[in-house]
Amino acid sequence: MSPNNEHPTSSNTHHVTARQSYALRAEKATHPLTSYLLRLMTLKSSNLCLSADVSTANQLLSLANSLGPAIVVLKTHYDLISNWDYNPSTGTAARLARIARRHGFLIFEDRKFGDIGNTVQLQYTEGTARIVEWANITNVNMVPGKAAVDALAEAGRKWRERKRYELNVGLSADRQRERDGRKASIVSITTVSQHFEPANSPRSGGEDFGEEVLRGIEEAPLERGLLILAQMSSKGNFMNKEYTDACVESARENSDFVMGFIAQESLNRQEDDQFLCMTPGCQLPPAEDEDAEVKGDGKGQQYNTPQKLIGQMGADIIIVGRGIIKAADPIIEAERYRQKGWEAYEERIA
Ligand code: S5P
Repeated sequence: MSPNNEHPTSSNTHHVTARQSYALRAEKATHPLTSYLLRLMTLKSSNLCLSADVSTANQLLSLANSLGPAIVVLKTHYDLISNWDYNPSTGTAARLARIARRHGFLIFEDRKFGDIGNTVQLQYTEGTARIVEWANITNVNMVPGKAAVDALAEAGRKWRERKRYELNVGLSADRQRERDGRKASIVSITTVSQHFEPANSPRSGGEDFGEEVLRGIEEAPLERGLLILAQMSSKGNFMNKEYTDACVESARENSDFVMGFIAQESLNRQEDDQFLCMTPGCQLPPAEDEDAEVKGDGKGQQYNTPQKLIGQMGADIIIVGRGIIKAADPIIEAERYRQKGWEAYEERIA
């Protein structure tokens, strides 16, 4: 493979999706989670994903709480958190899911699975973290081949079927108990797995968050989604055009599970492609010098502005980490990124 270390520079907004509103795309999307995310973006006027690269659970939860109103996706690297609590009902993921429902954002575990099919299935569904249980979205590095995507798609489908079955069994057992005048208190696999669900849901064990749930949208659908790492922001990376094209092919083959890509430009090419493009490597110049050039981080990361990524490259969601979390006031900075990202989108579709 020859390296593709140059960022795409030309405009990439010729595909029909680049001119459509997120609301229209929500109606057309076939993946339920993509459709939900596009509606959430419309509701919150936000195309911002926070990359919450912090090292303790408290920092993560507190960022989620304070920046939640500005974002539509929160991206985790759970293995960066030194004290991640794996308890399914009271642990870090369960608490994050409650905050996600309160503010309305999806959880994206940036796991970059990259192994043979069998191993990625196990890493996704088993082990300590059981990522499939709490992350609405995850991603794959397709270097091992398309089988990694096929295997994750299969695991995602199986999980959803099992979950649906458990929920149905749980609901009918509850109804039966109600008819018998008994309290719904048995401990079953259903009640255990229900704890992973977002708050205030018939699926979440009946916890009532009242006013604390984001109004105007229901909770996220049960479906899980995958993003394929099709292009990277880092200098000198080896993801060449041939690799990127294979990622797009694989996405088309698994469009009931693949929501889109982590990429530096929209990869929608065929008329009916409806993939999302989520783009890291995004920073703004300082507020007091908006014409300044954005530089890399000195460790290979390259940055572009929301205007370039959304306005010219056709990205749908900007992923921002240090630009926000290292700012003097992350709440103000998140709002600045939200505004810039949204303005770039509005100009694009105008
Ligand atoms: O190409 C990529 C893909 C990803 S997922 N480049 C990236 O930087 N990322 C992730 O985005 C990276 O792992 C990190 O979590 C985030 C960027 O963080 P920032 O602090 O540079 O904004």
